[in-house]
Amino acid sequence: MYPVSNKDRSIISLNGIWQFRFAGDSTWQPISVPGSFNTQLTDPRARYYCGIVEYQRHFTIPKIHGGERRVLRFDAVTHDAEVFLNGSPIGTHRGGFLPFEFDISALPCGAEHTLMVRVNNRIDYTTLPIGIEGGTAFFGSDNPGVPSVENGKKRLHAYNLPNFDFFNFAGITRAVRIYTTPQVYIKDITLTTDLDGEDGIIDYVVETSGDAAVHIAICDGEGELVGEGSGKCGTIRIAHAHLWYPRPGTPYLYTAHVTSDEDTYALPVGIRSIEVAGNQFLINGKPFYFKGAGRHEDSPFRGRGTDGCLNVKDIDLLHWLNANSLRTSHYPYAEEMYALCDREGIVVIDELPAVGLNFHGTKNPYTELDTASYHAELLAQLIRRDKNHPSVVMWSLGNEPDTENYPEDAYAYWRALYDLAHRLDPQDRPVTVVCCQNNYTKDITAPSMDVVCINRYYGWYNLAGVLEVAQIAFNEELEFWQEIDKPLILAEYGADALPGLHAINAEMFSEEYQVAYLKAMNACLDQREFVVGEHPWVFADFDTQQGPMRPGGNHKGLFTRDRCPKMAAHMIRDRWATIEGQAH
Ligand code: GCB
Repeated sequence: MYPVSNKDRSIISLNGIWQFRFAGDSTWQPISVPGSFNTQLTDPRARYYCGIVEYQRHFTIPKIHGGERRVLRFDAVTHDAEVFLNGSPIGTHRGGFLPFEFDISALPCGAEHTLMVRVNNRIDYTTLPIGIEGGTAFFGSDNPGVPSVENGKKRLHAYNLPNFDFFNFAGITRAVRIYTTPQVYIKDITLTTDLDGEDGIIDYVVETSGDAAVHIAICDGEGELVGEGSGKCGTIRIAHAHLWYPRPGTPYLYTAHVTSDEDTYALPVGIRSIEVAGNQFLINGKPFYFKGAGRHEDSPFRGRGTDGCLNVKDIDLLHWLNANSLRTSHYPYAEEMYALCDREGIVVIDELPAVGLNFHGTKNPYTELDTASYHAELLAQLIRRDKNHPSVVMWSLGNEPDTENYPEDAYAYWRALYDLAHRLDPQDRPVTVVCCQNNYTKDITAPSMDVVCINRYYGWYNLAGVLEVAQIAFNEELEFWQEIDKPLILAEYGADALPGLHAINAEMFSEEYQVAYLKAMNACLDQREFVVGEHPWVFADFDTQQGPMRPGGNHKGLFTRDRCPKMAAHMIRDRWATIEGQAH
């Protein structure tokens, strides 16, 4: 559970300036946590370093915490971590976007300790996301089909090529804390909500570490008690409930105050229902239209490091756009962002870091990569972390896998995860995987999901610059999906626009072309009832691996990287003002 401070629990932050060095170096230098190391140092190794770096700091736990259970928690370390206390290993963790923790109660209070973390940023065929092992790269300087110096094997630095289009930022990217709990503590809380006429139904399950009497009180927005229950599980009826609605509705939040004999934990509850019915996506029984964008946790100095200002700013800009949703492309975000989305009524499609399972037919990712069981493990961790957020309305198992060249293998791989998500999620949310532009007639995976999510670049990567033809091709494809009769979200569509580049004739890379492109695609969407959402790619420009198509990164943003609106942002804002999105 997310660390909190209350009458029974406390937090000691370990954020701040740590010591840092590349493994093998003898001297330390300062680094800020949370943050990516790639952006903070002028050392030429920092940007494309591949391998192990070391972080170190000292800390003392005040003596007053002596009788309590003490836990060291990392919100995320990208990608793999080996943790040492006073020189001895205490554990390891795989994966760069989910939290992990260690019980360090045995460590004496009142004395100084040394915490060291060895961070490995290597990505390969066993990691998620996927890194290229040798050979050619899609987003690298090795152009498939064109021989390069021994196919790129003679790189000056170790190989760490992303098989995805965002910079492989690494380091201790999210908060580090020690939190305390009583000895017998609340281990987990699961809340599910539903509607019964005017009433809200909250089912709860509370797990404690030992025997303890559990009580749960539900308070409304004014702090008034509106329902309660005793025991480790049960159902609470809230008469005439205020529902949690996405913007422009009111994202009403109750608070669940859970107490066990010694422990206390409070968390927000949004009462809402989610359902896929026919070709509609229903929230609280009413059709919902996703207006929003994919985004990256990305900013100039912090890289992917958690940045509260950036999160608040981006939510505010989503409001400004008249948006109501967000996809955590292409990895689970920092927990603080989900809390903001709960409060601010932004619906979240919560995505696993499964990107890069696609070699465009040159390799079968389902037989040549080794990700299946790890992928399932990450899914379980994600659901456990985010299951209670009212803002989270759908799980995305991954982004743009190959579903076309090995259709049966793809189906077996993704369908197993789909089934697992439905089994594990107490709220049984809809599940999707976001599919790549492909020969959709061969794709048996996308149509098998609860919601079809597709990324399409007609008029950019295909049929570049010819929007009339792009529209014909996209409409033809939409005819195909109409027959499938499931709700469809256009989860990505976009055109790079270099901010300030203008043209009388809308040509590629100009702000005018980005506007014309989005308008052309929107016109296709507007004719289709089964289309339940549009997420232009991307919310803001972001950093990528260098490459011939990426001048200073990816420029498909509605906003620049420093969050100034491009012409397209104004156009989308006006458009979304006229699309209600949600009956409320
Ligand atoms: C995609 C990917 C996204 C890229 C985008 C692009 O399909 O899902 O990660 O950034 O295209 O701009 O090429």
